[in-house]
Amino acid sequence: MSTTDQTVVRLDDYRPPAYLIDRVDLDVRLHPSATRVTAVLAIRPAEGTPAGTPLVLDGDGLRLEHLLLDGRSPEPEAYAASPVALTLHRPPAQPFRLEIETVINPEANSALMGLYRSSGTYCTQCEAEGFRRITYFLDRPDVLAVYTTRIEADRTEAPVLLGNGNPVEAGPIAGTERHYAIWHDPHPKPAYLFALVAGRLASVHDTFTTRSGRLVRLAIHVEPGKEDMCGWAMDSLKRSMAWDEHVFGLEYDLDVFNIVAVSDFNMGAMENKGLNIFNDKYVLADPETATDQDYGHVEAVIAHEYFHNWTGNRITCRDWFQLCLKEGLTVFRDQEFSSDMRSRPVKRIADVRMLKSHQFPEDAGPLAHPVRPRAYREINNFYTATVYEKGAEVVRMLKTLLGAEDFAAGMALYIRRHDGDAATIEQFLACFAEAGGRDLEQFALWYEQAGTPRLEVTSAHDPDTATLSLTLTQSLGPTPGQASKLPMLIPVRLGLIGPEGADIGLRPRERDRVQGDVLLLSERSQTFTFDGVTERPVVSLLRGFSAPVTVNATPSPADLLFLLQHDSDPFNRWQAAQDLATRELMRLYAARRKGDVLAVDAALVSALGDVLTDEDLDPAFRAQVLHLPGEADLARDIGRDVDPDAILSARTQLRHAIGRAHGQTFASLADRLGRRPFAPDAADAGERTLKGLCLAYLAVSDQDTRADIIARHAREADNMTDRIAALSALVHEDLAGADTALAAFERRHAGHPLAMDKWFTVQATSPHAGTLTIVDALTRHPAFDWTNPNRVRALVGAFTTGNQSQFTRPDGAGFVYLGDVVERLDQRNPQLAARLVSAFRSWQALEPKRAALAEGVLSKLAGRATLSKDTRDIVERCLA
Ligand code: 0A1
Ligand code: ZN
Repeated sequence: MSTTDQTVVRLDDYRPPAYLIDRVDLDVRLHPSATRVTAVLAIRPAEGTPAGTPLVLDGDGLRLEHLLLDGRSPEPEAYAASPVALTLHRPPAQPFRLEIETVINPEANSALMGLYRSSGTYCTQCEAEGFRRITYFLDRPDVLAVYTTRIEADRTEAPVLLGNGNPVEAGPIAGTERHYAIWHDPHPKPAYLFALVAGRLASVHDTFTTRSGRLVRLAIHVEPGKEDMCGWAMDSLKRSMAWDEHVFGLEYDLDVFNIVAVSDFNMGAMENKGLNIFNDKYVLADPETATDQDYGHVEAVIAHEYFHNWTGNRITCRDWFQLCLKEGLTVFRDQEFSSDMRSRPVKRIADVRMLKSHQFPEDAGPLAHPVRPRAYREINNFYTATVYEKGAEVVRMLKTLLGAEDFAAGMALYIRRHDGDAATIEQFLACFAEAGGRDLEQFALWYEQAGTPRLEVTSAHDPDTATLSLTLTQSLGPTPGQASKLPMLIPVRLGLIGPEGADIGLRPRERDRVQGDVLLLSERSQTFTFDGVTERPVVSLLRGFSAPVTVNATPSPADLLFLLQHDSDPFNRWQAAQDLATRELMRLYAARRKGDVLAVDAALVSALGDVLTDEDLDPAFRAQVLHLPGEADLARDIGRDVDPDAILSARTQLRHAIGRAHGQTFASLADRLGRRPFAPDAADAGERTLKGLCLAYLAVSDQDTRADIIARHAREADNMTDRIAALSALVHEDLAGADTALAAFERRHAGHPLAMDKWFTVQATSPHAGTLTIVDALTRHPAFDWTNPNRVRALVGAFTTGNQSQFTRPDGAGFVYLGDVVERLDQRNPQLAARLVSAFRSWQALEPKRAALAEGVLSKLAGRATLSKDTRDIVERCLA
């Protein structure tokens, strides 16, 4: 791997492949340190390729052992092989067969790309460019081939042998300790969807019959002993399969569907055809070790990977710039699935919270990029919140603009027209334009322009003419490489609420610019006039978060309180509470920056109390309303000269005020809620969320017995959700009993790494001055392991992204620590290091002293000669 590769790949340079590969026959003879891979490729020149055009196959760290061209050894001057390429200078003009043998070392593969071992299991990760670490290939998503894979391994070391597609045959190899299995995948696919797994794995089995009657054998493979933790994942899989048939009319297309859970994985999971490989965190769940949030994640990730079978696999991407074609669309699909399985408003609030806390800061800093980037140095660094989450928002807006029916027609057309293709965003949009009879040219800017648009809104009510006019003005600031922007097409869902709290029917004058309750903002500034508005209404703007924008309107506190109480759109009720809290926090923050401490607004505290005790509201919704904006959310809203300590103090002050005002209620709710035996459904989970929130507020109340109550909850909890909520409340507020509870948790979960990750995270996210020292000490804890990405993220990642005030300590020690960790991990696992270093992405918004310290660490990293391409890319973009 080159360490100083500055090559930029550009969308404008895309050229169709000169050669195509129709079939791949792989023979993989597994060995821990010397796995022999024989690839037989059926290659032909693409139409129009001039005779004699060289064929360049990609490699990454490979060594060529043998090469045969149509069964014969080519002359030495006919080809050239290096670790990164195998070139045939003058390949035949007719279809030909290339047989390539390479030997690779899975045991030494610490980057977790290509073929590697996780706790002894052989597994692969080929997206985006990992297949080239296995054999030389045209490793690009627009080269689709039919694969047959023979896997051979030691029988005791790897009794289970899994490949893509359907099993063909298997058996022992006479006279040896080895055996083999052959898998055939009839669906042409790009190399990034290739996978194999071999190991000592246990499994749970089930079946699913598709609506056209195909019997599919389902299996989840895990480390022996973990079988009991697969029930929820299997249940989620079957529900996903049924949902995709029901909602999108999409059926599964193989005889088997295999899922494998491994403990060493750089990302969440991978949609390899018929053989999904998962980070075990997103498969294993039982009440003892997994929280309700984990259950939700397992359900969503299982669904996400399964849904890729159509949006990603059957229709894949032409090139990596089109990544959002499969990711944005598949996230949209998994969000819809979870909404149907659970509470739609609560899911929407959670998704928007996530978008605002992860994607908005990305869009606001030096790493900002369009949903479809036009250039990259390292594609691994573009599996981002922008491509995934903002990409999903763009698909959601498309549905809002077209309406459910035309959207469904567009999807159906897309699937019909492009099944088997490697497609582009243009082709995707063309299907919706056609199905809906729309021009989507301006809408397409959502894929092209980076940054979060900002809406300025003013309203004027005229009682004499009974009209309301709303003026919406959009702006979009510069982002790296994009100095000026064009106005976008922004769907703004609107409600006008009358004095009694009921929605007023909308009578827009500009009928062609309003669709039902959605305003179509397409100019820089537009005024919308509504007739028949006799009394001043309260405006509920951007209902359901109909577009990923920030809104600058100035409703009075009274209007916000009114929205919190009356809006028929639950999302905007939540948003009103967030706006009220944000305003108050900003006021407290501004005072603290001047050294003043103001009294907290009692009206806000009391309104939150009303929601807390409103038994008509879903407990999960109540919890969302009382969950204040995070420190990072406030930092993003402040935008410049940010002082994280003042943010923490302001937020702490408001939390204490709420805790003190409603201490009694928090104590009694904590004891009343979530008392049924554990079930992972949305209703029970919602009660536990609210209970956890009550414990957190109780911890900052003035109830004398608060520490005892919370410690009792920690002791008596019969599930992880309640246990970790109580433990966090004790640790983060430094209450008596925190150490005892930490020790009890440690004893109880010592043998379970995923549970211990939570123990690491609780300590890493504590806002106290000693936290960095504790984090460092915990890296020497027996349960910690620098080589496992989940452990590193649970401890160091949680500290850098979930503990703003301590990571940005004014002495710079948090920054220095992250710099050291990145240096330590970079050569071993560049992807992991690059993700960690992204925690610096908002450094320029910090107050000057902290910013200078962060810049110093980034500059030191940039000065290192041996930085990986992944990390260098992030570091240099942060500094640019
Ligand atoms: N396509 C996967 C994400 C993924 C990307 C890269 C990976 O390799 C390191 C692994 C997984 C998904 O969207 O689920
Ligand atoms: Zn995905």
